[in-house]
Amino acid sequence: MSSLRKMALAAAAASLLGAATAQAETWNMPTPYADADFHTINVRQFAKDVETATNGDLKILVHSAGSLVKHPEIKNAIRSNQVPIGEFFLSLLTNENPVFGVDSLPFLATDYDQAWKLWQASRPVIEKLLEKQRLKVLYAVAWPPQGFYSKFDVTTGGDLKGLKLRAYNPLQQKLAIELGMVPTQVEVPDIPQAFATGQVAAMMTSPATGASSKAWDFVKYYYDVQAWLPKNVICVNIKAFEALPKASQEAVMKAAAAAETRGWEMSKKETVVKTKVLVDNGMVVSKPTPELKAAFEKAGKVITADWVKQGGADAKAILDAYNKM
Ligand code: PCA
Repeated sequence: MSSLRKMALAAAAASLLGAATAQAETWNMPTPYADADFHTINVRQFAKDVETATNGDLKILVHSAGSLVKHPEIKNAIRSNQVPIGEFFLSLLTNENPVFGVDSLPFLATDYDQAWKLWQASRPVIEKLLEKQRLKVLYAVAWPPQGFYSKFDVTTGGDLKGLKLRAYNPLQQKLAIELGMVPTQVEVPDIPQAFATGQVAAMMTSPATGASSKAWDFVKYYYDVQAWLPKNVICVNIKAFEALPKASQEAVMKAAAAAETRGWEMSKKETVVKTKVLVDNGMVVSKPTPELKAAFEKAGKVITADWVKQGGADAKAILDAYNKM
């Protein structure tokens, strides 16, 4: 029997026991990123807050770095109630519905204020779509602004041509192709290996992920493009949530709201601290040249226009709401 199945059975047994005796319940929570990552630190605090607020009635066991469920499968594991709760990168779902990728549109929202507004504008639509899959959104936290890491010095759009780019979602893959790069989907834990073996030579991600993967071991340049701020989302299976006593449900929602506020603050600090870590480790950190920025912007416009077309009424509603804020 797989360890996941064993855990699921153990959790099911525990919850049956719980129903009969109103005793403590334990939830397994898969997350994609490593323990030192600020998202994981925040998730662990959330779990602790829930346990404290419920006097131990609900215990959430965090399984970080894809150790219980691999990142691309976490959403469906929650959907099928294999696990009651979990964290994933929201824009991974862009192929299901373009709306899930709104936070990864180049230069639509490029700082924390704008990213927060975009989350407020898109949250109702995203909640509705996930609800259809029996997922309830608890909270979402933005990554720091996304920049460009490269083995080679890049000053114009032409320098990007032919570069092998590590990509993390379908929109980033499209952007890469638009810019003449060659994208490959690689999960965070596999980044160092992908660079070491020459599978990729560049990536677009945050200073947080650059620092946690020790980017200085395999690339020299970091350009602070501030292209977008993608988000992680924490979701619970609706059935599992509704099976909780009312007081526990309230404790979860309250801890989630606190985790959202705390997470966005952590993310802001992370941007400054981790950019410095890149510098301290000898990387060449700079703003992109105007030519390079213009190339990203031009490609971004193509991607956004395409997204608007594919996203239909929901996409339009989000952009309208966002533009009014
Ligand atoms: N780090 C994650 C998602 C966005 C980010 O900054 C990654 O690189 O996959």
